[in-house]
Amino acid sequence: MTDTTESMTSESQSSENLRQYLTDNGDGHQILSIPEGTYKGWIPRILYTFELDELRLPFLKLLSFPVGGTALGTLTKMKLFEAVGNYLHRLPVSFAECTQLAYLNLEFNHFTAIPASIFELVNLEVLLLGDNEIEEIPLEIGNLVNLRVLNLGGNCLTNIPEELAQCKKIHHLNLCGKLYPRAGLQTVPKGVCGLGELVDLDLSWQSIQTIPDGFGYLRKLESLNLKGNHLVYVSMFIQYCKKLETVNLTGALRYCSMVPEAIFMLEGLKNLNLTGNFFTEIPSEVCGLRKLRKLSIQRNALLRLPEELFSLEHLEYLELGENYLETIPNGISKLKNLTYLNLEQNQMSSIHEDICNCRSLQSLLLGFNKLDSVPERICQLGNLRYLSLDNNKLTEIPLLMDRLEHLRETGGLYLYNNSLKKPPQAICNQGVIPLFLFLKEMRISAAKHRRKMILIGAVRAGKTSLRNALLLGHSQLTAEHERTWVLERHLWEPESDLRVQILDFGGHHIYSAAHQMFLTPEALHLLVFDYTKYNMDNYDLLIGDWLDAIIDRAPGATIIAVGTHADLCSNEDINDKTDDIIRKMHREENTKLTKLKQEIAKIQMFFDQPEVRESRGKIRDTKIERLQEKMTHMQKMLNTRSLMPETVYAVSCADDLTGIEEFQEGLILRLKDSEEKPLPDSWHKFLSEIQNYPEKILPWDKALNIFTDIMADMNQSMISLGGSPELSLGMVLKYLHSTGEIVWFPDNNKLKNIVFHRPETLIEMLRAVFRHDFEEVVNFVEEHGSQADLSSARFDILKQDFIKKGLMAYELLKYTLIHFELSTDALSTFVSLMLKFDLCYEVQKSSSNPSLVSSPCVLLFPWFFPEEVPESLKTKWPSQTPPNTFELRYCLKFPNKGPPNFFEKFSVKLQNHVSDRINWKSGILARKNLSQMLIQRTQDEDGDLITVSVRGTDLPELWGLIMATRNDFILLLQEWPFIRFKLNLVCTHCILRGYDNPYQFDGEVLEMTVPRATYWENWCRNYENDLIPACFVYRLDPDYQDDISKHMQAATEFLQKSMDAVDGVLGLLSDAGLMFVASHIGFDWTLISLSLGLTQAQIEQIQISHPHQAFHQITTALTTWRDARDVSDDEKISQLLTVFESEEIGKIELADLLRERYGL
Ligand SMILES: Nc1nc2c(ncn2[C@@H]2O[C@H](COP(=O)(O)OP(=O)(O)OP(=O)(O)O)[C@@H](O)[C@H]2O)c(=O)[nH]1
Ligand SMILES: [Mg+2]
Repeated sequence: MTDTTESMTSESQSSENLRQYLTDNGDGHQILSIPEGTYKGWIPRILYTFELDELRLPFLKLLSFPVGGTALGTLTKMKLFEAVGNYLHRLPVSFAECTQLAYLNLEFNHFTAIPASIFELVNLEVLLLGDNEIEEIPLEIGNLVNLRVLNLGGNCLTNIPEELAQCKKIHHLNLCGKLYPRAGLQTVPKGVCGLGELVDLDLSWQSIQTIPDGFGYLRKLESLNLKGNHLVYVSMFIQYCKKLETVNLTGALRYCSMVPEAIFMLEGLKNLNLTGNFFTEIPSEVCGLRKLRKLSIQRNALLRLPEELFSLEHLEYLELGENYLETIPNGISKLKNLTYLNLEQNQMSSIHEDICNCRSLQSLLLGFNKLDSVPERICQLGNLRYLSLDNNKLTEIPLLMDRLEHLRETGGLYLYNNSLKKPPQAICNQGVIPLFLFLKEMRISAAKHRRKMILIGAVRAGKTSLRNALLLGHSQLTAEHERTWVLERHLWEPESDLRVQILDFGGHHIYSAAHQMFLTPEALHLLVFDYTKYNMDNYDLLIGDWLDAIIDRAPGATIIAVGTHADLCSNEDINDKTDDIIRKMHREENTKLTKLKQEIAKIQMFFDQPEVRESRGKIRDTKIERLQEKMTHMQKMLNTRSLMPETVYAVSCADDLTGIEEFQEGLILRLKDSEEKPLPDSWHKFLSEIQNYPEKILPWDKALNIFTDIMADMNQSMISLGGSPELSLGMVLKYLHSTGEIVWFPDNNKLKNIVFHRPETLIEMLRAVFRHDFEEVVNFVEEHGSQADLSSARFDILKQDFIKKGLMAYELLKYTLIHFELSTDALSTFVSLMLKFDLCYEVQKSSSNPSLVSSPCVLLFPWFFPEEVPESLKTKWPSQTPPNTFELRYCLKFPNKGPPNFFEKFSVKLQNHVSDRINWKSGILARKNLSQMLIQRTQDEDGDLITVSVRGTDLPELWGLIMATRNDFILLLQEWPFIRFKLNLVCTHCILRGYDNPYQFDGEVLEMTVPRATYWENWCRNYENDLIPACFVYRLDPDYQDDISKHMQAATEFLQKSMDAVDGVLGLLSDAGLMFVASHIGFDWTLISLSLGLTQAQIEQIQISHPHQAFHQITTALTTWRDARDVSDDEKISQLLTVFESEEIGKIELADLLRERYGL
C-alpha cells in the first residue's frame, strides 16, 4: 500500500516536472521541448500519455525507447519528432504508427541502418539522418514520396538505390561522405540524377570521378558541393543546370591539369571554389563566368593571373592566397566591386599601382610575400578595414597611411616582421594608433610643399561639397540647410610631401567682409560656381565679383575656376557656359588692362608737360603728389596681374564624382609648381612648440622667447635669416602665415603684437560676433556678466543696440568673447584687427544714444542693420520737399552691381558728418544742425542705385554735406579702381517744383564751384524757359564770399516764387525768410545786429564760428536775434523794419521789399 502510494507520488511529481516543458502555441498545438541534458538516459513515461504535436528530445543520452503499451507509437498525432545527439541505434516498431509525422530529425546518433518503421511514415517531408553510421539505403526509400529534404550526410553510404528517384519532391539532398574513411560513390548516382526538383546537392567527400550526362537533368539545381572528390570527367551537359550559382570544387580536381571546360559554361555561377587543387593557371575562359561574385583559388600553384579575370565586373571576393604569384598585373582596378582580396603567401615582390584604384576594397591581405615597397596611393583605399603587410621586406610605408581611417577603428593593420626604417619597425609594432600619431608628426617636418588654398564663391556654389570630395575621396554633399559659417579650415595632404591648408569660406555676404583677412597672394584660389545657376546674365554675381575680390586683395594670386553640379548639366550646356565664362574673364581683364595703361599714359602725359616737369620735386604740390601716388599704385596693379584661368574644371561632387580625378591631378600639379621648400628643423620645432602653446593668442614677446630659445638650443645663427632675432622671427612668421599654418598681420604695428598660432581661434572669434543668430544664442549669464562689468539690465540694452542698430559697446564685445579669456591688450588688438579690415567702425559717442555714452568704445557693424524701413521715415522725410526748404540730391548708379560692402562702408564714413542717425539695411536718415540727410539704396535690373538727398534752409551747409559725402565715396571707390559708376546731380529746380522726371546734370558739375557773377541761368534742359539759381547746380564757393549773398538772394527768391510761400510775419521770420533778408544785407550787418540788440561779444563769437563766411555770419546773427527775443512775432517784425528804416542803416528799399513780399 505504502509502496503504491509512494510510486504514485513520485510519478505525479515527475509528471509535474515534465509539464513545465510543455507549451501550447495557442491553437491547441502541444509542444514538448525537453532542454538538453535534463535527463540522463531516460525520460518519464508519463510523456507517452500526452497528446503531442511536437516532441524534442535533444542530447539526453537516450539509448532506446520502451516498447509495449506506453511507447512512442502512442503519440500518433505527432508531426515533428527530434532526438538529435543521443545514443540511439534503433526505433520501436510502433513508431510506424506516427503516420502524421512530417519532420524527423535523428542526426548524431548511432544508427547503422535506417529503421524500417520510418518507411511507413509516408507523410514525411523532412528526414534528417546525418552523422550516423548508416551504410545502406534500402529500396523502400522510394515509399517516402513526400520527402522534400533528405540529409544522409556524414554516413558511410556505399550505394544509392535508383528508387530514390521516386521521391520526386526532394529539393535539398545531402549525401556527403566523411573525410575518413572515404565513402565510395564513384559517380553521381542515377537515383540522384532523376530528382528534377533538386536545388541543393551535397556530394562532398565521396570518390566521384565522373559527372555523368544525366546530371544535366537537374535544371533547378542552385548549389553543388563536390569538395574532396576525385573528378576526372565533367559532362558538358552540366551547362543545362542553368540555375547553378554555387559550385564547390575544393580539392576535387587534383587529377585534372586544367579546370574542366564545362565549368566555364555555367553562366549563372556566382560562387566558385577551386581551392586546394594543383592548377598553375586560370584559363582565359574564366571570362565566361560573367556573374561571378566570389572566386577562391587558394592553395594551388598559380604562377600568373589572366587579364580576362579582370573582366568579371561583379567580382567582390577574390581569394588567391598560397600560390606562386609574383605580381598583381595592371587592370585589377576594373574590378570596381572588389571588397576582399587575399594574396597572402605568394611570391610577390611588387604590386601594381593599379590596386590603388580598387576603391571598394575593405580587406587586402598581402602578408608573407617579398614586397619591398607599397604604392604611395594605397592610402586612397578609404574603405580598407583590414590590411596585412606582415612578413615582407618593406623598408618604408607610405607616410599618409593614417588616412585609412577605418584601420584606426578596427586596428586591422599588420606590419610585423618587415625591415621598416621609415617609420621604424619598433613604432610599427606598437599598433595602429601610436603609428598613426607618429606619421602625422613626421609629415609636418617632411613636407616639401606647403600651400594655402582658398575656396571662394557665391553662396551654395558647392564649395564645401567640393572640399569633401577632395578630402574624403568620395562624395559627401552637404545637406540643404548646411551653410558654412564664416569659414572653416582643414588640412589636406593629397601626397605625403604636400601640406595644404584649405580655407572654405561661407558665401553669405555678411562673411565676405572677413575674406580679406585671409586672402594672400601666395595662396591658390579656387573660384567655385554652380553650373546649373550660371546663365549669361549673372556672370558678375557668380564669377566676376569674386574674381575682383581676389585680385583686389591678393594681387598676382593663382586662380583656378571650378564649376560644380556637372552631374545635372549636359555636356553641351557645360561647353557653352565654359566658353562664355572664359571669354568674359579675358575680355574684362583686357579692358581693365587697357584702361590701366590709358590712365597711366594720361598721367604720364601730364607729368611730361614742361611746366609740370619744372615744378616736380621742387615745390610741394598736393595734386602732383596725389597723381604720383595714383600712378605708382596703378603701375603696381599692372605688374601684379593674376593670370586669368584658361579652362574651367567641370566637376560633380555627387556620387559619380565626374571630373574630380582630373581636377585633383591638375590641382596637385599647380599646388606643387613652386620651388620645393622643406621646413628647416628649427622652424619646424618652432611651429610644433607654438602649436602647443596653451593660450588662445600668442603675444609677440612670447613668440620671440620661444624662437630665440630654440635657435640657441639648436646652436643656430640667425644671420642667414634676418639678422636680428626680431627680423628672423618676422621671416618665419610671414612664411607660416603664407602657408596657412598661422595667421599674423605684420603690416600694422598694433596687430603685429599678436600671433594667431591656431588660426581656429581667430575664426571662432569672428564667428562669435558675426553670427546671424546672435539674438537667440547670446544670453546673459551672471558669472560672465560680472567678468565683463555688465549687469543683466545693461546687457539687455546693449544687446538690443547691437541687434537693432548694429552698435556694439565694448562691454558687450568683451562679454561675447569671454570664453577666449583675452587680456585687455588682446581684446583691443582684436578690435584693431576688425577696424583694419573694415569689419566694423568706431563711432563717436553721441548724445543721441545716451545708453552708450558710458562705454569705453562703441563699434558699428553696418552688416547688422535691421531690414525694415523705420515707421517714422514718412513723417520725418515727407515725399514732397516742405515749403521754404531747399533740397539737393545726387545719385550714384552702378550699372551692374555696387562693389561688395560698399554701402556699409559708406554708411560708416558718414559718421564723421552727421548725428542722430536712424539706420536700416537700405537706408540712413540723419541730421546735421537743422539740415536733414537721407541716403537710400535700391536695386533693380539696371543695377544698384544710391541716392543722397539733403534738405534744409542753410544752403551752404547743404552743399557742404553733399561735397563731404561725395568725397567719401570717391575715396572708397579707389579700392575698386575698375568699378563702373555714373554720378548725377538731380536738378533742384525740378525737385522743388515737384516735377516727375527731374533733369539730371552730369556728376562732373560737382567738381566745380558756382561761376562768379552768374546768378540765374536756364540750365535745366527739361524746362529751358525756366531761369534757375546758379547755386542749385554748382556748389557755393566757400573761399569766395563776396558773391554768396547774391546767390542766396536768387535761391531764396526761387523758393518764394516756386512755392506757396508762407505770408506774413511767419514767412519773414522763418529760416528761409531770414535768409532772404540776409541775402540783401552786406558788410553793415554788424551795425544792424547791434541795432537789433545783439552784444558786441555775440557778434564776435559769430565771426569766430564762421570765419570768412559773411553770408553765414549774417543769417546766424538774424536767427540769433529772432530766437533770443522774448516778444511777439509782430513786435520782432516791427523792430526789424524800424532798424532798416532808421537813418543810421538807411535800408528803406529793403523794408519796402519785405512789406510787399510778405504782405506786412
Ligand atoms: N547634384 C549636385 N549637388 C551639389 C553639388 N555640389 C554641391 N551640391 C549641393 O549644392 C548645395 C550647396 O553646396 P555646398 O557645398 O554647401 O555649397 P557652399 O558653396 O559650401 O555653400 P555656402 O557654404 O553656404 O557658401 C548642397 O545642397 C549640396 O548638396 C554637385 O556637384 N552636384
Ligand atoms: Mg560651404
